[in-house]
Amino acid sequence: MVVLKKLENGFDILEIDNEFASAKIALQGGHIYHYERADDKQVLWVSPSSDLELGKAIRGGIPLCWPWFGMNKEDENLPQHGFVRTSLFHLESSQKLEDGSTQVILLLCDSKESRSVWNHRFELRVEFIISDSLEIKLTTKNLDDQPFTITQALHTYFEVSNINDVKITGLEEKPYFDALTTKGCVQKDAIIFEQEVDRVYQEVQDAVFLKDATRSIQINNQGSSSVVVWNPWIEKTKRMSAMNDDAYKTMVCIESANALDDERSIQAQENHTITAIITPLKED
Ligand code: TA6
Repeated sequence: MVVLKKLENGFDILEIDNEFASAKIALQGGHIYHYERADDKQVLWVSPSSDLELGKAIRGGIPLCWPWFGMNKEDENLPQHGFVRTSLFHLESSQKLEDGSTQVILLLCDSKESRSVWNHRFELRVEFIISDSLEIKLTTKNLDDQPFTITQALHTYFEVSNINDVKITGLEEKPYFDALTTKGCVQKDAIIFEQEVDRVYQEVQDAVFLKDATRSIQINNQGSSSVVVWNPWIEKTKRMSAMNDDAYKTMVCIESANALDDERSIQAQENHTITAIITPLKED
């Protein structure tokens, strides 16, 4: 079942419920901010101090960073992570699939406003499949008659029981760019958290696993080879918008991305799709 609701402040959300899971998606930003399997607990972290408000990005869930990830290379005054987080998508379709899962497709087209920031014609579709897994696909169609280049991220915030118990595996031996030191390094072992971490892992082809004291989650990516791992830790959390001081303890971002050398050039009238499939694993 998919229900479109308008909140009192005019903010539109979709509520999805099926035999596998429930989910909530904001039309602003094409932003899923709740996914919970019927037999499990919430997968996505959302800041309790983040409101659903027009013009403000939700702090948590899966923000879409598009058509650039991080700072804009040409103009540092443009918004970090692109302009889509506060753009209004419209519901293109929703349907129950044969296996009982729910598919939702949202669409954003270029507009006078978007072209004033990024002068290209495009269609941006985000497809969600709400099932035993959460699948999210972001497809960029270039409607220009020239190629254009994008970087992007599905900036997933995962809820964890305690950051001190978190281990991320699947990135061992991968090169990464450390955004804090601006140096390149190679990951030796599983990633653990004892300080701020902000890294872009490169050449990632296989699944990444997030484990805490209570569960494991598998993340499979397609159409990308970069994975961003971020936790702001104590001091940066205090400076972040819409985040309580202790927020870093219960969240970690593992982002499916096209970043750095993994930027994508899309030919005229062609598409590029980046996909993340997020599966909470059953413990034996
Ligand atoms: O993906 C990691 C990152 O780029 C960090 O550097 C960090 O500050 C962040 O995303 C959150 O950015 P935001 O624009 O949402 O405050």
